[in-house]
Amino acid sequence: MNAAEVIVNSLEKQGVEYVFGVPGGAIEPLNTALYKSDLKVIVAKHEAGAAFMADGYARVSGNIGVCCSTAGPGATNMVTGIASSFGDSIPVIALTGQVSTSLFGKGAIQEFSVQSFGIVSVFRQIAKYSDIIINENKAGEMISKARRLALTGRTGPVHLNLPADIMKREVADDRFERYSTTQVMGFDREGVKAAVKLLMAAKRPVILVGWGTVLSRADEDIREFAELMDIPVATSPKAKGILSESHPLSLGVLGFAGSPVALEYIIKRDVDVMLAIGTSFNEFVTSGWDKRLLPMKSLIHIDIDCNEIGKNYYVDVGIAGDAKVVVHELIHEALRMHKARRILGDNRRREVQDIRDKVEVKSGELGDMPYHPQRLIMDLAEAMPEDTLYFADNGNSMAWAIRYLPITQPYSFHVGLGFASMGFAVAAAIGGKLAAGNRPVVALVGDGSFLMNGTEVATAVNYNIPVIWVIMNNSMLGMVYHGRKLAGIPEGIESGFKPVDFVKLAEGFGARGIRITKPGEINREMMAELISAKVPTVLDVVIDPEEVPPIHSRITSLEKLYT
Ligand SMILES: Cc1ncc(C[n+]2csc(CCOP(=O)(O)OP(=O)(O)O)c2C)c(N)n1
Ligand SMILES: [Mg+2]
Repeated sequence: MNAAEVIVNSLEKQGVEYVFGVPGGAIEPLNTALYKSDLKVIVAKHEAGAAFMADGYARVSGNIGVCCSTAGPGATNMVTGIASSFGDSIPVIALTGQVSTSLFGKGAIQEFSVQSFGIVSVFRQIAKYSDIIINENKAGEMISKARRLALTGRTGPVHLNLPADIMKREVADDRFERYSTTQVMGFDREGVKAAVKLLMAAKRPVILVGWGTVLSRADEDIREFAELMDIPVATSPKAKGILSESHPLSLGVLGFAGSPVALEYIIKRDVDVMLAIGTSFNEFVTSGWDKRLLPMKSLIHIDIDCNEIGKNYYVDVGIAGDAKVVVHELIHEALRMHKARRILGDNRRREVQDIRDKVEVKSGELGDMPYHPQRLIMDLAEAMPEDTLYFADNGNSMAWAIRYLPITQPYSFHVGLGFASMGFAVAAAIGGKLAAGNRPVVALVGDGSFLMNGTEVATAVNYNIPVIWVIMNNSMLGMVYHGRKLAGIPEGIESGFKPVDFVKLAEGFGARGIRITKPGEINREMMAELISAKVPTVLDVVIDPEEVPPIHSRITSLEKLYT
């Protein structure tokens, strides 16, 4: 085997099925190895799209996503996608080509910089690990290290730079890791005991779960623990739906575009003990580090990354560990303690229901025309099957979705919110669909975001990957427009633009394009037909541009961030 084949073989051993990328001279040895393998290659239109697709694939499959590019511009095009994976701790391996080692420093085309393999340092800023393979006999060891690092501890992207000559060399020792990498399973028993004790004694406790619980697939343990202890659960925007939003203990999303139920229970009334699991308490979940979020008595924080514990709020009990593993132990500990105590009642469920009755907005209050974005989200929720997977892009579209799209199945809602790059959902949905089987996949996208990576619809057409893109067409960078209005900032660099005909654009790419102009056009019948047709489809939905999105908490934090 040559070094490139060792790498491909290692990915196959990991159970990887797809590689997303764009070819070019420097990466050809890897392409040849891929061609000979059982891995399926999806050639994207732009390397950022390939990286987002790998991210989407990793999110839905739970395995590593792999993307590749040629040297120089191919590699730099991937930077935004990999930074986005870093922001959301998604295990992605980025493989970039490199000129042959004998030519380092000679000024070969696409050689990255005067420092030869400078691209390695670029990725070091945005990945868990970035290195160059300069000896063919190190290929097996390094790809295996990359896999381990991507998938364990706090998961995340890694990068390997592959000089063409090294990749073509035969490897003397082609043994490589024969096992699949597994997550670290340790937990702190004393911390678990202390946490359960505090929660048992609490009067108005709450559980706040973040993206870490999604990454560790902790949904069942969280539901079981919440039910056992009768504790209401709020999620971060990213973890939306990890506990069904129709569960009697669900408070919905806390923070950016969050639910008024979570706001009322946690912020407006006093919580005495908060159990925070797998959340970094970032700007979005805390609405700009709102101090009212802090519990009156104790904060218990579980996170796989010790750096997150105590980073933004003082912690009374900190437990380092994987969310699923630790919550599992909390359940055991609570059951042990329950033996000596009365099982808790259902008072807190009643309180949640009372708050819901009080604050939730009913759809009947919205007029018919112009098409209200909230109404669009509601039409979509009504028309799509419950097991639909949603990818929401950055901008108002995401805010409307976080606020009004009910998610009742875990792992069904994805936003690239750690890095908040526009264009994420357009392409990530394609990778997601490849791992989703028959589950329908919808990308909810603003028109501005679609214009960033929308060319990837042509990739979906090329491989017939039937994603449904729903474009919220308001002829503007709406979040900028409304953000300025809410914050009193004058319009400078324009936020509006001439309307784009996305039906024509979709048809030009070879996809189906349908214009939607009023409520009710998106209905069950129509969506059932689109799902069964199994072709990439773009719905160009003309919405009311003036409707103010639920982004007020971002405006508050903007004042903190930029003054
Ligand atoms: C790559 C990138 N550039 C700029 C921004 C800043 N930004 C955040 S939302 C937004 C507007 C999004 O417009 P659109 O996709 O049309 O969605 P809308 O808000 O109109 O629903 C901009 C420019 C960003 N998040 N990412
Ligand atoms: Mg827009």
